[in-house]
Amino acid sequence: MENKNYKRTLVTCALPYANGPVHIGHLAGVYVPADIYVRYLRMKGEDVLYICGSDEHGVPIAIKAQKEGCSPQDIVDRYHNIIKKSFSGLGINFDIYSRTSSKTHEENASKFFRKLYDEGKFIEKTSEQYYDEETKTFLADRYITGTCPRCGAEGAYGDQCEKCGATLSPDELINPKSALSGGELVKKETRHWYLPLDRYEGWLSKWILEGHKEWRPNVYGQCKSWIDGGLQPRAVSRDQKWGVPVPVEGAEGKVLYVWFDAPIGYISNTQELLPHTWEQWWKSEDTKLVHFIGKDNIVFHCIVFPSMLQAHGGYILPDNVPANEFLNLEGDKISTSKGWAVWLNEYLEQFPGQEDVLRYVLTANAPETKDNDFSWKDFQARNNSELVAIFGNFVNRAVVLTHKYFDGKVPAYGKSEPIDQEVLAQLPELKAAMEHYLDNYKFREALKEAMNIARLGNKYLADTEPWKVAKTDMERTASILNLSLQICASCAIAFEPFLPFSCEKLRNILNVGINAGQDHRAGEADSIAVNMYHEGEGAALHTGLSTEALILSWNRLGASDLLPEGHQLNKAQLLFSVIEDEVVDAQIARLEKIRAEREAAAKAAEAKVVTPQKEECSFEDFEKMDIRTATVLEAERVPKTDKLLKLTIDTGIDKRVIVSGIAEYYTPEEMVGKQICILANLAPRKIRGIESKGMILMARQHDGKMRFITPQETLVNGAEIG
Ligand code: B3M
Ligand code: ZN
Repeated sequence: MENKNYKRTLVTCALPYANGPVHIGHLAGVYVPADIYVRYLRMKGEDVLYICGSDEHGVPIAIKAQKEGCSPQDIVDRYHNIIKKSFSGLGINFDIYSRTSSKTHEENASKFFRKLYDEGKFIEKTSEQYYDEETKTFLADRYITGTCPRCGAEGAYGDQCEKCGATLSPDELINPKSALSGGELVKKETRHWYLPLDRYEGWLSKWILEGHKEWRPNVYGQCKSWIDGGLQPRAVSRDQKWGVPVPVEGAEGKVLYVWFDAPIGYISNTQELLPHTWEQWWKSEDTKLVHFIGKDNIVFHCIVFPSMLQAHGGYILPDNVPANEFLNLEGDKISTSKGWAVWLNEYLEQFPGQEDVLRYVLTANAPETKDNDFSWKDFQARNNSELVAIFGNFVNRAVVLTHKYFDGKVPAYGKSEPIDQEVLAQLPELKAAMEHYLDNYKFREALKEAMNIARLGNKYLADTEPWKVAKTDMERTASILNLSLQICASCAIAFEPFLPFSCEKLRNILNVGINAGQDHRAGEADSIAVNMYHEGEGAALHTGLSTEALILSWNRLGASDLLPEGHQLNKAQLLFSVIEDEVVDAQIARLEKIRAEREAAAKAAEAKVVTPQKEECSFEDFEKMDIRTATVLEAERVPKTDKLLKLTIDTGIDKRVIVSGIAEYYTPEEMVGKQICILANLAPRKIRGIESKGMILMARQHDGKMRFITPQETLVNGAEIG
């Protein structure tokens, strides 16, 4: 299947859950690589459709709404818009970014289910499932938490343990509890529809295990272990309110399982964009379908969704599913709930004009074959020592020198030297390497090759030293700068899929346009060509060259005549700027603060542990203490302190004053009238000028919480305790 001649490519990106903003983990795993791939294919003139949207159903969204006291629709409205805006802020412009709460999708998912139902493709099973008596609801997936049977972590969910990544079912959880009420669960019977994956096992094995050996080892390996482990029927409905209702009589209170409806969302969104021609993208064998996802979505995109499509009939299957591993942040797993993330919307606000730096770092460090780490120091280093020092520096030198010696006009290329030949010979090799990597979803490697083009240019300048040659040989200087500028133009092509903002700047400097291909955003009737030709100041036409000659295209990458002699450049402008220590230190400090808070919380949780017993004491020691009951008659705060209350108490022996550090735990009003226990014969002490006679007995928990001791029933004051 590898070398099939397709006519078009349909690229889908995992639909992000609309219950939080997108973070760098999502970007590195899914969206940046997909965007590179789409830009690359479009530059090559291929017909590409680029589909995404919000995944707006599922339990986490419903739970979040419940916690915030709003509707699930409120939650998804909020995040759908944040996510959509932030994607385009990073240059990720899908042909459509729709949502699974759309009318088109509800109808589409319903119809899909109904067809399978009518054709007997589901099995129906009544089984016992967990039920929360308190909230009167059946619970599944994330509504249930308990101890992970694999790693022993607390707080694992009914569908997955976030600690060890294991896929779980609620029955496997040890000590399952309701995530809604925290209460115990009972088992109750309920009826659901299941997709009998076991029936697709042979077919899946042939299609993937035999037919797609070229898939990434991590993807192929996961598929193999699922298939070899034996597939089970999978429930495709849930007892819930939020979601697409099960379109079957008598199924009130049941919705489609989110992982049944969400992938259909890819189809719905295509339909929404191209109501008349969507089928050619989903039903023609000439279409190459590629799903970009993170590794936790592999089973759904390689096993479940294809089985659904196969059961339905008429749809094509993915040609590849280049799933990435996970990106960690400063050595720890990214976690939205723990605040351990770098969110795209915040990044865009804090780093305006530096969109490409993030795209660059996430690609250079992409978790393509194993989990990887994002650190702010690495972010800074890659910007300063790669983008600024290599790519930016090369372009700047070539353009500045051209302005200095040739009024910003591309000088003539004269006699060729061996060093020129060596450089020119390397360019087609770099182009071929890039293509090989990009065609095989190896974006990190492809980016390295692009940077090698800039490196080559930098080295060429360093070796030929045109600023020295200019003192004696203007003709050779012209040749050197001509060739350098050609390499700059190649960079503008090679980096475009990765760094679209900087390449636009570079094209402005070089005063050229690019053929970046066609998108489908304007709809099928009038798809527009996104021909990014920029007429800079003092535009180029007076050179006598046609505009067309100044439009770069992928196929011309590496050519020695991209910029014709005499072509006018625009002023130099820095492509990248140095990122200072303060900037990344502030980001690190923010994360350190979160880490410290998390550690303090973990300590507080550990404070359940009882402190060890004190040293032994004698009976005589104990007998010395006169402990008695007493009642609080009056209570007031000691002025200018936070912690002290002045209590007037009746000890049965006398009325006296005790100053006690309990104001953090009780108000004066709460204390009046309470019977307490005191150490009566403690030597009097002056506290804040008040004589305090005795001490109130308090129980102190190890998280610091304190409570006074009170007899089980009211006794006379002065009763001796011992
Ligand atoms: N909503 C993304 C995730 O697991 C999930 C993807 C659906 S793709 C059809 O974060
Ligand atoms: Zn676990």
